[in-house]
Amino acid sequence: MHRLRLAALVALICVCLGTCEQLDKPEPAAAYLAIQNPTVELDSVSGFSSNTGIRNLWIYYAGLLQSVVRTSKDSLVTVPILNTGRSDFAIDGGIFETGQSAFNIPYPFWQPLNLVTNVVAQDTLLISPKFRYIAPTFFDFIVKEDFEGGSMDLVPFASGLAGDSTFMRLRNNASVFQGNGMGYVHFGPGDVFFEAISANSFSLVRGRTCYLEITYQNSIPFQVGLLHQGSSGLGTYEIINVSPSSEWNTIYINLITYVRQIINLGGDNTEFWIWLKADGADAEGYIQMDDIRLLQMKN
Ligand SMILES: [Ca+2]
Repeated sequence: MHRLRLAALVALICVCLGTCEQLDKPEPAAAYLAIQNPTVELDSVSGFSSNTGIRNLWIYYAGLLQSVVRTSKDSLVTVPILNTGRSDFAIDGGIFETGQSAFNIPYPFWQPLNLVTNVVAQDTLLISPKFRYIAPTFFDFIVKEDFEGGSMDLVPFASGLAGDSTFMRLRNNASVFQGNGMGYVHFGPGDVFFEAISANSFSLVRGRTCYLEITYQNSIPFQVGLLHQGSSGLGTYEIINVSPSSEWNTIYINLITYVRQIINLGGDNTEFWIWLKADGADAEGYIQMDDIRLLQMKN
């Protein structure tokens, strides 16, 4: 009886050892990509770059997506890579589409970065990706307002109540985002409304990738949308409410759906304007903005 129990126990240990050996098989030795402060070059002449809009990175190995990682402005993000030897990586810079953190997408107007390197197991490759816009031959700059000089591309407007806040170009201020000037809206005591549109109307093509970029810092929330005039008359389409941000932030608003809906109603000859407005609700505060771009792919 005791012998039988002992034999059963030995058999059980053998099964366990066999299983444990399988579980303890060593993992392939990984290498790591350590990604520090990804930026986007906004001005190829001055080399001015910003990290206010990149939210995620799309990492491809040999053409296949390997991982998507959230980035952080200040901290290092480490990604394990299992492929060692001579390796061919590509990295796309991504955004929160229309400011929504649930919608991570590679930004279609930035070029992917290509990285061919010899990866050694357990090594860490430190990279600081700097993305650039795709060549201008692929898209149209519909509006570009950097508040640097010439006439303003953004002018006061009143679709309803007249704006009573102060809207101006502020120059040589220490908190300017890019260059020497920025757009500045001040809500003093008793000021309530701000409203502005792009100075000139423009046309857009239904179905083409189209984004509006705004870099902003604000204590008063504001709304972004489109003013449009087509066969159905003049109308406004409010797209998003932008919450206060204590530091410069960039939002990338995907316009393709709104442009399609508006052109479906108003026809292919519909004219558009960028439309910004804010209700200060008697609170004192400010909205700063810079580097406003409306981009549309050529096809
Ligand atoms: Ca500027």
